[in-house]
Amino acid sequence: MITMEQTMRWYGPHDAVSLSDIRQAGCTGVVTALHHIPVGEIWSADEINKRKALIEAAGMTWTVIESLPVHEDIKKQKGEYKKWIENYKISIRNVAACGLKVITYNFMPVLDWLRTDVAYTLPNGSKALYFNRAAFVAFDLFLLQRPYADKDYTPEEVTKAKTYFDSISDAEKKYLFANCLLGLPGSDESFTPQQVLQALEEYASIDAAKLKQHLFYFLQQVVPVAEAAGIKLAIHPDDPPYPLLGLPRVVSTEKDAAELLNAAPSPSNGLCFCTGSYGARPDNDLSGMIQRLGDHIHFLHLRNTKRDVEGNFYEADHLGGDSDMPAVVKEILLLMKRRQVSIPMRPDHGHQMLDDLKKKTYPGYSAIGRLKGLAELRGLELGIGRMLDL
Ligand code: CS2
Ligand code: MN
Repeated sequence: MITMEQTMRWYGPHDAVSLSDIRQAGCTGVVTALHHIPVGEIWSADEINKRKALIEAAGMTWTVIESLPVHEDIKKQKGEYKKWIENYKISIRNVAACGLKVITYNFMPVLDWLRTDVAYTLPNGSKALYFNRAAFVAFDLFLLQRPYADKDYTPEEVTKAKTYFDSISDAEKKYLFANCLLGLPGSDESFTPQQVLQALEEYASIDAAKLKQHLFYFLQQVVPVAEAAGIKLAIHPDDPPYPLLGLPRVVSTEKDAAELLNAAPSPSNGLCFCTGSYGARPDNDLSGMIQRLGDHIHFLHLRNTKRDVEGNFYEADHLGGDSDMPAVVKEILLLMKRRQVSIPMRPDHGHQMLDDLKKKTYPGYSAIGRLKGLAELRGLELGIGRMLDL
């Protein structure tokens, strides 16, 4: 039976979760990035090898790079974007020269994931990441005060946001503001409102069609280099998977994924299949997507969300929530059997729980909650595999 390679994300030597913790969780692989290299700059073979050696000294392999970030100029096709693309190609070659095989990246303008509360208390006392639609609209309209933001919402949504905003304390407003302006995963920095407004303004003339063109151009440039070097690229979907703050988002649905794969046909043009991100939309059929796009899935993020009709969602237990995780794992097992490969996976986020409630970790990336998710997924996989006689 071919099983998924179990990995966890590690933010590097400063991460409160150590390589030894990750190994004890049962992982053979680590997912990490050179977060200290500024976006756009070349990853040298030296720097890659240094990180690789740390992971190997801990008895594991560096299985996937997450992320080799794409410079904002490339998404906007402005400034020195051609230079950043050339740098990206060099980094791909350097990664390959160091023996790594998979690179994850995303094409979300300005922001990576966005949540209104990164410590939402669940009934059992553990904490999860939460996206509250009314809170988000309130942030946009009344805290960020994005020009013409009200055009993006229905009158009912604006009223709901106002009611919500009036019901929360000043401290809660500050907390909401801070959560929405959190920097990228793995960074301790946050955006200032001015930075965000300025960055949004730069996308004023870029709609979804244009952003897609920019993505396709980028792929047509880098995919042949990845293919020649033996690297698989794996694009992470938008999280949440719809436009936010007036910004276009173009990797949210099966149609988006199929289009970007067709734009630069190659086995190296692939997907990071994040069930938490795609699964936050009820119209994404996760099992069907694995069946239809499976040849291009090079990395798996397994996570679950619980949605409601208002557009709110929180990150549920890995086997709970709205996505049918047993069905997803079954499809993955069948896919790996068909392709005769083990696909690396990581539990994408976990609840902050037990001892971790006292610790400061990156939102979603405490040790115990991820260990719980990983252990459940591992058992699920083994059980389904046995039952299907794979
Ligand atoms: C990750 C994403 O932390 C997370 O939610 O799944 O931030 C992901 O790492 C990046 O978007 C990939 O480039
Ligand atoms: Mn993910």
